[in-house]
Amino acid sequence: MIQERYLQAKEIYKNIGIDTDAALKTLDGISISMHCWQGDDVGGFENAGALTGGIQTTGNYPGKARNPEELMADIDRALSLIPGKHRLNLHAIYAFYDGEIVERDRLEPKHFDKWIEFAKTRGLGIDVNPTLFSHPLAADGLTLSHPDEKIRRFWIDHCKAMRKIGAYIGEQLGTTCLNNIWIPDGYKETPADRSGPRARLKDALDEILSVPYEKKYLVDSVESKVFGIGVESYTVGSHEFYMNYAAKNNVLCLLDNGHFHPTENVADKIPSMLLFADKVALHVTRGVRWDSDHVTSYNDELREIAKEIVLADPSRVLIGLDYFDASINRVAAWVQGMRNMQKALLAALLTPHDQLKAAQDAGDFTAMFVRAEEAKTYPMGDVWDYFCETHNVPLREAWFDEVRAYEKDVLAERK
Ligand code: RNT
Ligand code: ZN
Repeated sequence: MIQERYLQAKEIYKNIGIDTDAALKTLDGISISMHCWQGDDVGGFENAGALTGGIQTTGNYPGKARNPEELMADIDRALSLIPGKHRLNLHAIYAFYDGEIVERDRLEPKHFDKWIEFAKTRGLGIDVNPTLFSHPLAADGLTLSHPDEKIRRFWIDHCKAMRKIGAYIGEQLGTTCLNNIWIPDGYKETPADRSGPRARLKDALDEILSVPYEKKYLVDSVESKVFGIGVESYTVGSHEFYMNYAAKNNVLCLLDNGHFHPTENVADKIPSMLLFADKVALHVTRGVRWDSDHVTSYNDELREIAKEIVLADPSRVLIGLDYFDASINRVAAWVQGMRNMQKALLAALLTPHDQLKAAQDAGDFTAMFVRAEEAKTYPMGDVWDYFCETHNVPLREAWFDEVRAYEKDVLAERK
């Protein structure tokens, strides 16, 4: 049945010049970095206390992972319902401390050995992020740009430690680890000095990145932001700051689509960045009115981002998800968000871009519009179902039955 429907869809797509087998092969090769922090509302294992840094989870859906074992079990459950081979995105606060908490500037590769083992046995890659929030030394919202040298030192050393860990992970797993630096630094009030904090951030990054690692094991990215809660008037790590920093220092820019003004479109930024850089990294999220970090939905914004990834060449875009919804089942949030990202990529792979581009270049905007609109209701669902079936994951909403069962048997027991 699924196979038959796939074969019919294949014929239909052939009429507009699309090879569905090739599209599925490409989709199969795209790994998405699944963010561990959706599993426990960005809590981590450090007992750091409240989430700070101008980001917020809302909701208190029961069953949140309380320790590494539970988080790993939940990740396993999620991954079993998502087709393809992916990556795991870890934050520093998810280190394995084995009893004694290690300060963040003292973290070592060994604190991630259990994650490496976890990833190895499942064929996953790993990406890392230093955690520059939810910590007493970030209590005033400043880290790498802090005027106090001692505080800056702590965070510089933390970032250096995470780069060393990332390189070790990349080597162990044989797949390049992305180390992404995001800092919450900013001011609630209009600052008297906009330049000083940025100059300090620049120096801090220079020091952090001065330690060389083999590019095949570690690459670095810097993530900009327009504003955070409580720091509405000024963000040290703005887009212009990082875009220039990245270009001059040969590191990647990471674009989080929640981090721009709501009418700005990250899809539009991807091809511009890629004219000047080999690669760009993404945090894909769904901002509702602000950087709310709702679960990625299969909407226009996501489809346009996916379109640019596909048009650029998927190997040039490092895709990571970044959202933290605590108001719905967290495993479902992972699965639906990942599957939506994949569906958006598939939609892009099944779009007759050559025809559309030709129409654009010929100035035939009627044809460009009509063809793009008609392609939207082609039988992509049949191709997606076939992809799921050949990857042994449940079709359509059947995956949700399994999450419900897991909720009943496992999550509900976590009181
Ligand atoms: C915050 C940034 C950052 C975090 C994660 C937890 O606005 O998007 O990427 O969400 O590092
Ligand atoms: Zn982000």
